[in-house]
Amino acid sequence: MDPEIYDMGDIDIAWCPGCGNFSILSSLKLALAELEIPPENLVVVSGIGQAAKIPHYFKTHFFNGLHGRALPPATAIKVVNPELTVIAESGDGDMYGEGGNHFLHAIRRNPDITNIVHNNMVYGLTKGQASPTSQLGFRTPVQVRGVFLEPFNPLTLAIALGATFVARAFAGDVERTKDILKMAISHKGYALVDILQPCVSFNKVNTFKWFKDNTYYLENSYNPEDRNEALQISLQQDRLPLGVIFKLMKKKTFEENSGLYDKDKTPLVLRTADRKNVLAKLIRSKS
Ligand SMILES: Cc1ncc(C[n+]2csc(CCOP(=O)(O)OP(=O)(O)O)c2C)c(N)n1
Ligand code: SF4
Ligand SMILES: [Mg+2]
Repeated sequence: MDPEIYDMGDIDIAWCPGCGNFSILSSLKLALAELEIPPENLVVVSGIGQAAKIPHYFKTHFFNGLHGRALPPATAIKVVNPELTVIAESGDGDMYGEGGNHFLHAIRRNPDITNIVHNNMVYGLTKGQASPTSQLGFRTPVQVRGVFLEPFNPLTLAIALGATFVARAFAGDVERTKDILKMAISHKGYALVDILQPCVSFNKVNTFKWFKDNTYYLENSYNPEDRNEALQISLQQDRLPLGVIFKLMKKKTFEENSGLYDKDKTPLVLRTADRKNVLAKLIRSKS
């Protein structure tokens, strides 16, 4: 499929020239096109932030909700219509800060959705405050003496909570990010892809060069099915590992556990309920 199928044509894009978000948009379009996922079968759900604008630049169904709240509607959309490909996509502040609670429980629920996080280690939209993933010592107009908290580690947390697909990518490498996204979207169950994304305007420390110098790809011989090793790898801070860090195939999804599709495979959204009779039956059972 031609990735242009997702293009919005000649529209204004509010991202700064040189922002890493452009490459993530390209990688995602390429991944979806290679997987032959047509726009009518796709929903991109986001919260608020620069990264969260991504569905505006994508010709498909989307839901752009409240700050930190991309995961609950994404889960609901998947449950009522499992035939759709559902992507929840936002920034590090949106997913790990304001949306942190939803992040934890989406992992536990394991809906069959892909969670893409544009991790620029800063709040870009609100002009440069520290985010949960900002590095120690990162100075901002608010954190004037530098961040003194250890950065939040989404990968270790996701593996510890039972996520079945956990990966890290780098926005500066469109091809390999595309490959990782393809694996995440094809995975059955919740899949996290944390993408290191330079913010050229408000993060002058974690630049394209910094990410290149401080990351490495996992070797082909690395076994992502070994959970203990994956936990160790995810903890590495001196040089950040890139690639699929953990993958496990056997776990029931939230949709399967809900029991909604045990007897009837029709998507819930297409089923018609005989509301009058259901209500009458319920009233009779209580009288
Ligand atoms: C409930 C609520 N709290 C705070 C904000 C302000 N706000 C908007 S975006 C944002 C942070 C965005 O950072 P991130 O998710 O990392 O996205 P980026 O802009 O870096 O892509 C904040 C704090 C808001 N819009 N709504
Ligand atoms: S502020 Fe940063 S994240 Fe936002 S568009 Fe500009 S470079 Fe990208
Ligand atoms: Mg951010």
